[in-house]
Amino acid sequence: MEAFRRFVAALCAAAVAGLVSIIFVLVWVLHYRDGLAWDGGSAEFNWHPVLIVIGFIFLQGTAIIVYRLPWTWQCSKLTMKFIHAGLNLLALILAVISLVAVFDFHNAASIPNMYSLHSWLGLVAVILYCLQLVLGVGMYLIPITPVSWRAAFMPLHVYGGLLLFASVIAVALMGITEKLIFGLKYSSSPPEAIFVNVLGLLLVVFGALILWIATRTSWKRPSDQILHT
Ligand code: ASC
Repeated sequence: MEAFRRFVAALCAAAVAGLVSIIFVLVWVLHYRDGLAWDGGSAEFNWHPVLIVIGFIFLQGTAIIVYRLPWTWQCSKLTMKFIHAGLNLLALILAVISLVAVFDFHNAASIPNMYSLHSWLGLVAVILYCLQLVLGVGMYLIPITPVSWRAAFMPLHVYGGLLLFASVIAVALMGITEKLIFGLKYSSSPPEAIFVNVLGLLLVVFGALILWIATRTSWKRPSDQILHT
């Protein structure tokens, strides 16, 4: 019971950090920037941070811990795998749309593509996330894959997933910093910078909580505790 209460506390803290991050990124683009549109302009670019925070950070974080939710333990393992894979697929689709928004904006304004370290690491993350999804479906959702392969691949699947999630947050922080430096005169200490710094802090807190929840072996779904210990 005590363990359950600690789990719920960590989960609520993660949910608050994640949902407030989404509100912050929306306020950033709608209040401080040019809003959202699909017009080749800066309002189209703004879909990039919004879809990354909602999809690649919040939905990916949710997908990672979905097996840990005690109220899902009566659901079949297969149902949970579909939810895990579905959330990751949705996160990937939103990430790809968010990249299209950036390339569209750059091309319309004749800004070169793929020049920053943020863009290099971000593209590598999207490609590896795709690979992780394809391998995950192949290993764990195709019924004929031998159990010995599934077990052998599991440490890499778990490590790869956590590495990608942490990397995506780091790459988002680089992107946020890049955008602020492009757009702001830091010498005047603008309120937008303070506001967006808080968004960066929230993303780190969300990431830290998800990684904590995902690495507590005592919070594992009971059937997985039997399989993996
Ligand atoms: C699966 C599944 C697991 C793992 C395990 C191998 O498909 O449901 O819990 O693979 O069998 O680690």
